[in-house]
Amino acid sequence: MQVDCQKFKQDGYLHIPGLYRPEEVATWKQRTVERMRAEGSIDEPSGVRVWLSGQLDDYDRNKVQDPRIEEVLSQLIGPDVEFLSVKAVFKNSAATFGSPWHQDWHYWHGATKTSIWIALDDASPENGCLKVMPGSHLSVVEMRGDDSDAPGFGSRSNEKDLPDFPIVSLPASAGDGVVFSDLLLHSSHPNQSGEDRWAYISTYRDASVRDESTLWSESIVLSGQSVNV
Ligand SMILES: O=C(O)CCC(=O)C(=O)O
Repeated sequence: MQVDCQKFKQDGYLHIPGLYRPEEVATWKQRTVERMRAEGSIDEPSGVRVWLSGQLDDYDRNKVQDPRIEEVLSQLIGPDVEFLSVKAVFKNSAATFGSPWHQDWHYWHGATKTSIWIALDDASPENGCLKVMPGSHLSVVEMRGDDSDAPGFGSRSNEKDLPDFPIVSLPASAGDGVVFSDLLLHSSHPNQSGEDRWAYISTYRDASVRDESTLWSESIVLSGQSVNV
């Protein structure tokens, strides 16, 4: 699959319809729900659960280093790509709040990372699809918000610090991906549907670039070689 690298550079994100098949993500979601029920994290009020590379089972490992992902990332990042972590973001009738505006870079600092938001359910403005500010990935914005209305989002922007970019909503079908820079300002609509809106966010970096981020002690090299592990 050929992707538009120029558009990614310009906007800081790319919507990739049909990255996975709907039945694949239905199974992926089902397995995740079962795993989270077993470990007791399904009622986590933040609606977020993160797994590092050493915590994945074989199924999840295969999913986050799927050849389709590698094909997309090799065009956007280059020949050396490594996986760092994956996070389930689950909005449901208990966790209805929209994710606040933020840049992921503040979670980890260091070298630029690239993530793929993967729709495990159809996502719309009614049930919490992503919102982005195209072009906002070219500068760092202070994260001075508090997390009182969105638990788990300690790193978030104040409305008054937000730059004046147009806001674009990104409805997605189950299986679609949105690849985005860790400096892209993004958020999501609240989930007002009473139904699930699950997504995965899987994070990668250019493995040829030395990264001072200390969050990860291990990675999975998808292609090429890593100077970091
Ligand atoms: O609500 C979403 O799916 C976006 C979540 C998000 O951006 C994050 O957890 O960093």
